[in-house]
Amino acid sequence: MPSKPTTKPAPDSTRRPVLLIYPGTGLDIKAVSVFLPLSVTFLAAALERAGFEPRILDLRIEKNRAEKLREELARKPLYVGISAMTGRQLHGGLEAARLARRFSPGTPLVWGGIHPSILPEETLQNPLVDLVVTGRGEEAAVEIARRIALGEEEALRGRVIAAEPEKSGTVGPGASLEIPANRQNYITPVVGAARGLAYVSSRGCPHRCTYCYNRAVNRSRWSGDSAGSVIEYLKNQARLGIEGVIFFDDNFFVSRERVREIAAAIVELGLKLKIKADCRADYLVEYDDDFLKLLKRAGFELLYIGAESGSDRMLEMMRKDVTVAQMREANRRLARVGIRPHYSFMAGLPGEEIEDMRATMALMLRLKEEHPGAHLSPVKTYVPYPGTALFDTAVATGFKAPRSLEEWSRCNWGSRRRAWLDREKSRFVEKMTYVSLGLDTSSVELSGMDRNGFATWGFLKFAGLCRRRCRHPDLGRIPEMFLIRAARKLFAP
Ligand code: B12
Ligand code: SF4
Repeated sequence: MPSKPTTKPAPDSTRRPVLLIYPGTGLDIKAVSVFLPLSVTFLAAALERAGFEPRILDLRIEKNRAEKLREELARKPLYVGISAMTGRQLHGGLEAARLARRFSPGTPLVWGGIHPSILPEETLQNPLVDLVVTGRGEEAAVEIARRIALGEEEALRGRVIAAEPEKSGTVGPGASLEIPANRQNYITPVVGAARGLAYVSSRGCPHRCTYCYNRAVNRSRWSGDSAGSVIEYLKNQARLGIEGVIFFDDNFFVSRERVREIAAAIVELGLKLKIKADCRADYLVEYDDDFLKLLKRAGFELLYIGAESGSDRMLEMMRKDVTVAQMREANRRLARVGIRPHYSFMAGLPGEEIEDMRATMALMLRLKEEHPGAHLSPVKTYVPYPGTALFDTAVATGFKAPRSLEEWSRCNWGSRRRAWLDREKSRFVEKMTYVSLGLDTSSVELSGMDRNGFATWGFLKFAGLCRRRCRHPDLGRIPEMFLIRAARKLFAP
């Protein structure tokens, strides 16, 4: 596969479309978590720029999936591209691939996305996979379409095509405002703005967290759109009535200068946008108040921060390169300028002790005390993802990892035993995930629940009880736990 991008389509290529499938993620609630399917959106934009006709089939919003797939296959696409991250999305991807094989046995099935990028050879073993693309797939998607249009399909089957390694620096905008055409399906509220859309302005991250996919897939490199092209995109979004933007970058703030330019331009142009983006606490403590105030003026209302643990020992083990002290300092600074942080936490990592977990609960309470506007996601149970250093540690402690695409697609983390956790730790993690559900009542405000309604009253009562339990070293007695366990078993995918 030549490494140079090809922009010229083969003479007859535009007569056959390219079908791109975005399978369900298992967390798909319309207007809440059904965001723009950015992977296939970016691929489609590249295909269109190269003169092909991309068609997106988003299985999260399609009612009659099999029928729709049959219709799309009747157009004789050059190939079917399937995008998937590890877990539930593989399940939907395989289901679609099975149907595609049945309806159109000769159409090549090309897989890409995070999971195939991490485990390309294993993915390729599956008979429903003809070709795997690893990494950022725009160029490869075009090149594959071109070669299939030229009749070179057989030469491609059974191959893994690795995208060019990411170059550092800025790149042009990857998306187009016209794709997908049904953008209204992906409008979600973003920090109080009713009409929000997702976007990605950079890829990769230079940090080294041992639970994260970035080292394996992006090889610790970062590249971002120039401030100018981000602004151009935001300006056009605002013109189309978009009021909020959620940036799904791995690490939006790597280039402080780029962010400064973006924020200054938003203020200068008077764009009225509410923005949510991710940030790191160690960056925030380096920023002066003028920079933070500029962010606030530009509409950066909510910063998503992967806090993960309240124990410095665990943060070190995760190679997070952030300390608890930095988190608290960043939290206080954000409180001063009125920007809300949204923290996420996890528990149950290999090597984690109950003392570490208690430290996480204590940090959660403290962050909320020191910044009452802080939003705390409930604690998540740690899941070992392939391609990460901690995954290898989990395997070394006896974790039986799935070994095929089918097994990964059926992997139910909810009931999977964490080999590295004894019974006492497992129970503690289970309690943490439950009592932390009520630690933060700002979800009432963020979700727009009726403040005087019965559901709100019930949730606030529950939240009060949770906060009392959180202060108990063993998280208190939870007599209803057997019901929670039964429900988890019943609703686990
Ligand atoms: C948005 C998002 C979500 C959304 C879903 C996506 C949506 N659009 O609605 C929601 C919130 C639902 C979600 C859920 C989860 N997510 Co998520 N999510 C993301 C996030 C932040 C952005 C994804 C994105 O749009 N990227 C931008 C696009 C352009 O990049 P891309 O997807 O990689 O696509 C490019 C290439 O991969 C390739 N490509 C992709 N598909 C294809 C297909 C073909 C044919 C080709 C040729 C190429 C190709 O080309 C694309 C264009 O360059 C990523 C982190 C990140 N920044 O990527 C995490 C991430 C994907 N999520 C992750 C995880 C762990 C989860 C959850 C398990 C979290 C949880 N504990 O609940 C759940 C999964 C659901 C479940 N039930 O299990 C991990 C995945 C790790 C892994 N091994 O797969 C990531 C990487 C975060 C991380 N740092 O760990 N997520
Ligand atoms: S800072 Fe975030 S994106 Fe970067 S390696 Fe760590 S977890 Fe991954």
